[in-house]
Amino acid sequence: MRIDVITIFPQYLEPLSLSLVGKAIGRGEVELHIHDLRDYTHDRHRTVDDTPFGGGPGMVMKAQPWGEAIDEILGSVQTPGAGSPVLVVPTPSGVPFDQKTAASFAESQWLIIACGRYEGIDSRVFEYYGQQIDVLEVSIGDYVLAGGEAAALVIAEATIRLIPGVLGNVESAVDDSFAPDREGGALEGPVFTKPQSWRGLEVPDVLLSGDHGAIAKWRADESIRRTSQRRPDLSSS
Ligand code: JEW
Repeated sequence: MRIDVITIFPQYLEPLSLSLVGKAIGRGEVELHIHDLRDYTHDRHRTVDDTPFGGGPGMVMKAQPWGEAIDEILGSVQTPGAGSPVLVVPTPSGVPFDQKTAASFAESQWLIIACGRYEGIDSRVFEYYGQQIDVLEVSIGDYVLAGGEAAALVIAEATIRLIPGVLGNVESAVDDSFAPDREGGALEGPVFTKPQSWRGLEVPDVLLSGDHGAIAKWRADESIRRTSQRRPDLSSS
């Protein structure tokens, strides 16, 4: 998979070179390109924003540098079999990004993530590229960030860990809360490891019993209890 990220804060994306994503890059499973939007300006102040038509507070990102950046990236396809990219745009007004979205991105060979700042990007950029490629404006949750960079980290990590072979333990990918194959999306229950006793707190006896049926039932019960307590929106009853 190839991922291009366009941002005015290229260093913000450096964590992508670490950990899970970094290993996938190191093994050649992911090709990551970070682009500085200001490299696509032509004035001495490297201007990326302007005042909003119609008035109102704040500034809006100009279409011009976005158009030149995306044009160059689209034209630089030296990735064989990369096919057509998906232009992913984090925004508080997007469709919810969830595990299903991540799974569909993981099947894509090429993502371009456009990180806005200020009050967002001139909407004609999405209208224009929507005529040639898939454009998806996504929200990672109902809170307002200062820009798209933190959302891009979230989207990239959630996507890359679903690429076959990227996660060390393939089974733990399907057992997760919110895994798309888990109908209804119940939450995971609590987990424990050694030692059996820690600061006077014990691991539940059933987990030491060796009774796999009883363990599965206990975990299912804990999962239901936790889901109804914490996420009534996901609860079936
Ligand atoms: C998010 C990108 C870029 C995503 C989620 N756009 C916009 C905007 C902003 C503040 C107020 C109103 C609109 C700031 N902002 C972003 C916010 C993504 C940008 C600029 C974002 N929350 N916030 N899920």
